[in-house]
Amino acid sequence: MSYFLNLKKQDPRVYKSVLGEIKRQQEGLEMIASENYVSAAVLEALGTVFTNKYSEGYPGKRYYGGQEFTDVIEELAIKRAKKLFGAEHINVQPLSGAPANMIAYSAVLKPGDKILGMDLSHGGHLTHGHPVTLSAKIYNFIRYKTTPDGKINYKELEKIAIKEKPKMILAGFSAYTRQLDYKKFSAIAKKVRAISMIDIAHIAGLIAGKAIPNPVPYFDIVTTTTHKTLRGPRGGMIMCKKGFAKAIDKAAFPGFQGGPHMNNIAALSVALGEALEPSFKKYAKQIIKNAKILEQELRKYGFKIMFGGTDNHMVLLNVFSSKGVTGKEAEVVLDKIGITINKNMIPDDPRHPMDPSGIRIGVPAATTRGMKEKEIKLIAQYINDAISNHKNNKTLKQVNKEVKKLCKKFPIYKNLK
Ligand code: DSN
Repeated sequence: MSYFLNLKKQDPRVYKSVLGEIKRQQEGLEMIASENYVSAAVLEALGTVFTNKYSEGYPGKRYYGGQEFTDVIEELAIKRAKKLFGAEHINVQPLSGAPANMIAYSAVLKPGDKILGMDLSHGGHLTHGHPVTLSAKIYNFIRYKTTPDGKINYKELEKIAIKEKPKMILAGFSAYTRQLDYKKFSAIAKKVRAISMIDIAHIAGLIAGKAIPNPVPYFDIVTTTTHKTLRGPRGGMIMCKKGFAKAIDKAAFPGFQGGPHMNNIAALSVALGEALEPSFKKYAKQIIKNAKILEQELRKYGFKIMFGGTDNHMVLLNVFSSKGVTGKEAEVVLDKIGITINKNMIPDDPRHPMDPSGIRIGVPAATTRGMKEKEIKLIAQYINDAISNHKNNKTLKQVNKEVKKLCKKFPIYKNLK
């Protein structure tokens, strides 16, 4: 019997696409660093009647009636997130990472205020002030960069902070692979009396799983998504010190958003419950091991690894300088063999963002499937085979067969059809 019995009858076209996507995810290797597979329990919670409910406000203080169950799940999510991250206050309502960042900025800053954030091509995120975003139209962003050997020069960061006197110092990234020195960020922010904020969207699961240090004690405000390494449904969270709690809550609702998506919050509660289980710690540690092996293997194959290596779940490669293919060409050829990654800028990339010099590869999803060092070595080999033979369709077909064979051994959802 189909799991999607009603959908199949009501809307065969959508049903067909759902089946197609299940097959695509099952038969391919998802290596986009920001993607993952939620558990079947999280999927079930996402598809519940909580999607019908409006819940503007917060537990115990809503603007609509009928909240006896929504309050339970929101309180549960907050309690579990606090246990995982040790935050003084948590708001679980942001619809995703970009809104979470906008809410956080608007809670504590005025239009025109200066924010010191990481340059996008050096690993920062669009919402950390890239000129094409709304954030850059409202706030005055200035940027710090990484050194040629991929580090953050904290002395230089301090100099910029002293000279520019930003109202906020923003740490965090979406394509940087090294461990940040939280204490140094926090000390610099204190010295110049700036608010310290960190966006941990990429590494939240590694922090929750205690595979890397926790920045929460060091920063005034911490934003995150919930669907990357944390392996929850799509969504966002903001954690902060008690002193910022009121401002953050007010900025989320009614400041920026209306009703929270309660089915997402139900699913988030489930995911946070999973992250509290001992197996999640193992998962987070395995991610780090897998990324390290991927780095080592790709280096052996002659790929240029950016930032000197990785301390987290992803690697950034300069494929243009080391393999003579552009990021876009590499993305297309890896798609052909069933490995999904994304083209990515490298620091101060001279090429266009739509066809940059680099690619970003992450292991959280493969690790969720149960893949370990042995499989990651094979994956590195497939990546190298494909990129080195990008014009040879026969080789690409052969490698695609190997990828499918590997994926078959690691099923994602057993009864979803
Ligand atoms: N889109 C996410 C990523 O891929 O890193 C960040 O927003």
